Amino acid sequence: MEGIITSIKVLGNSRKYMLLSFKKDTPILQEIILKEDIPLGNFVKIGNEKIIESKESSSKVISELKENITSIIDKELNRPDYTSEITEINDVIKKLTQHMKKYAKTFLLKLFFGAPIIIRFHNDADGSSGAYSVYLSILEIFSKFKIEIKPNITWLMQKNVVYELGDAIFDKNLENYFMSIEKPLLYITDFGTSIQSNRGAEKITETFDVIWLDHHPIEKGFFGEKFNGYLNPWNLGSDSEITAGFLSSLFGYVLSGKINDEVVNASFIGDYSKYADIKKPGNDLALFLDMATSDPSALGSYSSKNITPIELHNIITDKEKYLSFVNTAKMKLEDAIEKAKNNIKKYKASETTIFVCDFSTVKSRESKYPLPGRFSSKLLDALMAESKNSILILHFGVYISLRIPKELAEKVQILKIIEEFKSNQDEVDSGGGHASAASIKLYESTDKKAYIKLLLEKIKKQLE
Ligand SMILES: [Mn+2]
Repeated sequence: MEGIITSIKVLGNSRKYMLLSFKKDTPILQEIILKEDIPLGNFVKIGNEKIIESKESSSKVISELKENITSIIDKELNRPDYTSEITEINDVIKKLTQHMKKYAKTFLLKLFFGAPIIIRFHNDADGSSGAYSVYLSILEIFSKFKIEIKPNITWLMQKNVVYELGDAIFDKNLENYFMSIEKPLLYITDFGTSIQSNRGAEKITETFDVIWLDHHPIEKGFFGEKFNGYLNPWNLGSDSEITAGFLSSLFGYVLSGKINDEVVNASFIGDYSKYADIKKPGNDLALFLDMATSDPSALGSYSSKNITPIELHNIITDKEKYLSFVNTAKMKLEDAIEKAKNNIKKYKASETTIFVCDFSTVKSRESKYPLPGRFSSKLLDALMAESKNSILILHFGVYISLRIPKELAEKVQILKIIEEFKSNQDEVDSGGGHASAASIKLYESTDKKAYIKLLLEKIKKQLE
């Protein structure tokens, strides 16, 4: 094998080299582990795991290499824009695609050069369907170019919604054992669009290129808006109904020409988007991803905090295994809803029923699925099947989670109540959300019962 060394990963006392060469118009990516220390950018010839030739490449050779790859990428990206069956989103798709073409060029350049790529996704059905769709399109690209090595990608599931300074420091740590001609890349999807992410975002852009696809309302002063690679439908005249899973699937289409409708629909379903179509495939996948991301170890993941699209793919493509997990998720969810219904308290307020559920009556301590926040949306759905005029207050530990149907969200101004509560700084830690899904965090020492009572009174008043 021969080629130019485009990236080096240090593995203890040996090194993994990635070699890039060409056969006609096709890039050839190979890798080899050696004990020898060869500089980045060298041209090497290797036979029988021994170096036959190694010479420094001129900067001209390196820039030619980059030009060659870029022209292959340009050809690859020159495909018709994706059009959706959901005709009302085709305008925003067009706008998104224009931006994504630039990002896809960056992404593929990193991929072909073996630069390290970190992909962080929010730990729910939406975020993970986004990561999964990017993974599927990388598989597609690699199979198209007959590339057999594994890409240098680190998949990280993000439990909170902030890209913290600590996350940036963790990501930058890669530089300690990775060298590459191309700058490393961070890809973020489905979280982080708040000013709390500013310090992390600013730090990481020092040494990384960043692609950040989110759909949450952008907080004023968010640093990400300033850099290339940040894309949010809110900036293009659209909103959160375009899910992050959809954004990443569209990005995957721009990359590879393939999009998976089931994954897209799972992200719409998982995120309660108005574009969700429960008659089409996607329900099972949404449920599976919800359980997989709530409790990775239940799926046999080596880590209880992280599940990668590789692990997800291994299960999804093993039909028997997949269906058994889907059934487990269904059973656990139904069981939890049944328990909740049997233990729920009801309060009447004119035509509306306010339900109060103590989550500790629903789920055993050992089981992580379902998670309370996401479960409250599902429980409200089940309650609404019986009566449309239902409001849910679900509490667990120091948290109170509220779910208001879209039809009632104008009348019941939950965020206003939360703002009032927040003025009691020694009792209320934090709170927020949006008009139909919000939550409050109290302190251990706070009288939760009293707050629930107050909440009931205030909601009743607004309903009068
Ligand atoms: Mn989302």
